[in-house]
Amino acid sequence: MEKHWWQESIVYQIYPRSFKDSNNDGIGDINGIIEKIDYIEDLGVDVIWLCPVYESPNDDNGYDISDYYNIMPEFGTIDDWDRLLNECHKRNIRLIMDLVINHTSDEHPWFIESRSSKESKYRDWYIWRKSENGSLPSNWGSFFGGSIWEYDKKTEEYYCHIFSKKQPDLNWQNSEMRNEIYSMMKWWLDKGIDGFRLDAIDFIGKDLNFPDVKNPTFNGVFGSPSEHTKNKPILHTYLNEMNREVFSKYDIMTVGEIASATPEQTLKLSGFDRNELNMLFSFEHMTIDMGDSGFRFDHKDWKLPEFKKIFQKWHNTLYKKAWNSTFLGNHDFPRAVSRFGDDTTYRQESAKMLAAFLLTMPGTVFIYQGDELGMTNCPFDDLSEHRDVEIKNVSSEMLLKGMTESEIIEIIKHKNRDNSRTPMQWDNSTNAGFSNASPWIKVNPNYKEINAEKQNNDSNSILNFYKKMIQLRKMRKGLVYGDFKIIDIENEDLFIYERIFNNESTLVILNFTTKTIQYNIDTSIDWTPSETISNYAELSSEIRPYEARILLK
Ligand code: TEU
Ligand code: CA
Repeated sequence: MEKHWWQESIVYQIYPRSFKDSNNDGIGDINGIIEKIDYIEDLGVDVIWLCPVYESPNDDNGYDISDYYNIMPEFGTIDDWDRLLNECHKRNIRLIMDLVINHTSDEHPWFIESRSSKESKYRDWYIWRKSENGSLPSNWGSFFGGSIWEYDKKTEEYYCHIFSKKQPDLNWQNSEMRNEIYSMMKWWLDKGIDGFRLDAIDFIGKDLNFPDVKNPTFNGVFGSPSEHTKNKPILHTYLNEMNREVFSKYDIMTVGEIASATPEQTLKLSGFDRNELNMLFSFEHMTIDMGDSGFRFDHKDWKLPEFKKIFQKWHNTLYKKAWNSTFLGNHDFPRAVSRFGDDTTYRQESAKMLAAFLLTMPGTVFIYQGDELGMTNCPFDDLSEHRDVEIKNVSSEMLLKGMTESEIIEIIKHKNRDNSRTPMQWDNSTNAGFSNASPWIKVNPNYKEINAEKQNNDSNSILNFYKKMIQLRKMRKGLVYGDFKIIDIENEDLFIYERIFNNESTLVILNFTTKTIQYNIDTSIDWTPSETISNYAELSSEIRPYEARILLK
């Protein structure tokens, strides 16, 4: 069994814009993270995943980089960044950087040069196409609304942008561009970082012939690019080269965001024998409630057995061959407790139950800032409160189609990305202690009830249950390296599984409902536990609403 530090690590994802504002401009920053480094250490996590802090016009909150070698002024300076890295390493906390190399900002000098003339050396660093008889080069839709093609009057050609038009896609066929990216990666690694989260990295493997897609998305004009953008064989060529030129020279962790990777593809992408990535984020479990239209905000109901089978399938395919990640949220998805738990009556119990899930499942564990407090989705009363470029673009398309603002709010409220980007709730003071200035985005009105200070001092809080689960995982290596077997997989209320490793066994029983359920543990297995952990204060013969019960043997 391969063993690496990043397999046992528990990663804490920080979205700096919303974490802590140290200079009262209403925007989170690097010095704010340093102010809270003791909180992060006390949580017990091993790695920080820092979302992009590079120079950016913030069209997509930093996922549109205009200078890879500088820190955006709103977040601070490179000296502040050096200090953050030092404060992390002093506490044996590693730091991995979120890196966006499928596209840059349209304000990056490379793109300014590229669009200036067809003769520029940078022209081919991006993806330019002529229009055939006045029509768009293909019918692919951007994730942020409209077509992926933006017309550039100066040189009378279109450039490709899978995301916003201020995020032009780099042309990964160009080896000079690739080598420049690899030099930049080594520059950051030589500064001492411990790895990368590679943003939307599947899209560097897009089919550059741009064959039309069949299934137009909700606006009927542009098809979701997924069928032609995901995991083309060329992706392995680039990841292999990146590993050879960069990763292989350092003891680092790499995790690629590859939304629609299948377990079989993942064997190739993060296989122990593949020299590509260490692990990846695939979203099969995260899109279980997404309707079939391809429109991200379409909802469909799902049942627990479907959810469970995804995890069993992934484990059975990958176990001992490739490594995986475990997560239930990030800055692009709704808050986990609102989505997979109950953010009203049973918020406490269900947030703890989800913590028990995260920290007893196979794979490297990722905790998104605020989930350790049971932070919930945020009510947005009108579109003007939204900040996300995806919402701005998609809602303007919906308004053009004649929808009313309240209809749009209703459609987007469960899955808009701003749900998970509201300021961290530190205490019950103004703006939840995030800033003394009015924050860049609305504070969730429930901050007086849900905040770190209140939970720090409460031994029964969600925060302290996370800490307990994190310590449990550190003590029981079976939770990291063990086999994973679901019991009674068709059960529609309970998620029950065993983690088995050498002579260590852990039985986990999770109630994903508000029901109280009589469950008799299979006595054929000698489950005389040495210890039983529950998210309820006392044990009971029944499994209570959103109860997590963990039996250790
Ligand atoms: O998200 C990538 C992304 O949005 C796609 O993977 C998409 O969600 C998926 O293919 C749909 O199934 C990353 C960042 O996490 C996000 O915040 C950025 O907006 C985006 O890339 C562009 O950089
Ligand atoms: Ca600030």
